[in-house]
Amino acid sequence: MSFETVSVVGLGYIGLPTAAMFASRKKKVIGVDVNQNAIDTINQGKIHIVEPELDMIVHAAVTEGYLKAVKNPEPADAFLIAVPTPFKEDHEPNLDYIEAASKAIAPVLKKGDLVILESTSPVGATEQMSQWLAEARIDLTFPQQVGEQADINVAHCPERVLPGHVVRELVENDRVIGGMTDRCSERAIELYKTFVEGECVTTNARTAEMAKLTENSCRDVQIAFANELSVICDKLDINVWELISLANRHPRINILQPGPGVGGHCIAVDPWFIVSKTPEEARIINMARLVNDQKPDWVINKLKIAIADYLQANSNKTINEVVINCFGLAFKPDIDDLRESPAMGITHELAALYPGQVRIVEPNIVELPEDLQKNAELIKLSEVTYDSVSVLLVDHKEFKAIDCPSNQQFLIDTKGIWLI
Ligand code: SAJ
Repeated sequence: MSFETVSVVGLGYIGLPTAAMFASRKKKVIGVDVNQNAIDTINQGKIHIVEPELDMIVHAAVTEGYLKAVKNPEPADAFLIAVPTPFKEDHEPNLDYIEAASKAIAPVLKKGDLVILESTSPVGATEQMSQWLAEARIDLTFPQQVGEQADINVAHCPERVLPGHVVRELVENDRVIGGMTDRCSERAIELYKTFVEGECVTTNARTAEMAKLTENSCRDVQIAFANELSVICDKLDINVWELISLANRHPRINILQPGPGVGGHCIAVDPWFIVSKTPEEARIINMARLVNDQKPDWVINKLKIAIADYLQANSNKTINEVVINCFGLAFKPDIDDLRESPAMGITHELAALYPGQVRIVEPNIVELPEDLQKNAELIKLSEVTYDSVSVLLVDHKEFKAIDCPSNQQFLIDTKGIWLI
C-alpha cells in the first residue's frame, strides 16, 4: 500500500521542512500543531521560523493545495511525530509532548498505518510511544504485541539536519531507520524515499535512538575538549587558535573550535538523555556537558578582569562609565536564532551587572529581546566606540570581514577572529 496522505505532527524546525518536502513531491500533507499562530501562518503560505529556502517551498506547497495545517489530527497513511523532547530540571528527558502527540493521533489510526518518531529521544522512547498507542487503541495490534503481523508499523527515524542547511540536508543526508520490526523499517524506507536521496540504513529502534544521541554527544565532547584547551591555554599564555591549527596539521587530529559555550536545542540537551539512563557509565559525556556549561561563567570572569584593567588604565573613569560592547547574540554564526544561546546568557548577566552600559551588535536582528531592552542597547557595527571593553561572542561573517573595531587590550575574543 503506498502513502497517499502523510501527517506531520509538530510543525517546528524539523516538522515543517519535512512536511514541505513531502508536499513538494506531491504527497497530500496534513501538518498538525498545537500553536494556532503557526497553523494560521502556514495556511497563508508563510513560515513562522527562519530557515533558508523554506518559505518558497511552503508557499508553493500551500498554494498548490498539497499542504495544510490543522489543530486536530486527521486520518493519514503515515504519521511523523516531530515534537520537542526537552529535559526537566534534573536533566531527565521530558516525553510529555510525545505522549500528547501519540494520544492525539491514536483515534484516527487505521490498519496498515505507519507511525514514525522523529524527535530526538532517550533509548526506549519509541517502544513507550507504541505502548501509549496500543493502550489507546485496543482494537488494533502493534509490533510489541504481534511482531511482523502488527496492524500498525512503528519506527524511530531521527532527524539529523543542521539548522540553516535543513532543506538540502533533508534530501542529501543518510537516514537511520530503526523499525520495531523489519517490516516497519521497510515501510519507513518506502516513505522516506519520497524525497531522501541519501542512503536509508536500517537498524532497530533502540539503536536508532542511541545513534542520534551519540552523534550529538560526540560533538559535545569534542567541543568540550576545545573549550577546556582554551581555558588551559589562557592560563599558560598560549594562543589556543594557533595551537589548534598547529595540532590539526597532524593527519589524524581534527580539534573543533572553542567558543563562549555550547548552545542550540540539540547538542546541549541530547547528551543528558544518555547520562540520565546510565549515570554511572556516562562519565566523559557528563563531564563534557559540565565543561561546556561552565564556559559562559569563565567568559564573564575574564570580562570582569578586563573591566578592572580598563579602569586601572583610565583612572579618570568610574565603573559606571565603562561601555561594554557585546558582539553577537545568536547561538551560532550567521543565524538569527537566539534560543539557548550562550551569548544571550552572557549578555543578560552583563546587562544585569552593568545596567545601561551594555551595547550589543547583532546584525541578524532588528530589535533586542524584550528582557534585554531595558538594560542594554542594540547598535550597529559602525556605531561601536573604540574606547571601551568588548566581548566577541559569535563569529558572524560581518565581524570576520573587519579588523577589530575595539581596543585589543580590553577585548575578550571567545572565537579568536580578532586576536593578533
Ligand atoms: N560549536 C562550537 N565549536 C565548534 C562547533 C560548534 O563551540 O567547533 C557550538 C556552536 O557555536 C553552537 C553549538 O556548538 O553553540 C552547536 O552548534 P552545531 O553547529 O554544532 O550544531 P547544531 O545544534 O546547530 O546542530 C546539531 C547537528 N549535529 C551534529 O553536527 C552532530 C545537526 O546535524 C543535528 O541535526 C542537530 O544538532 C539536531 O537537531 O540534533
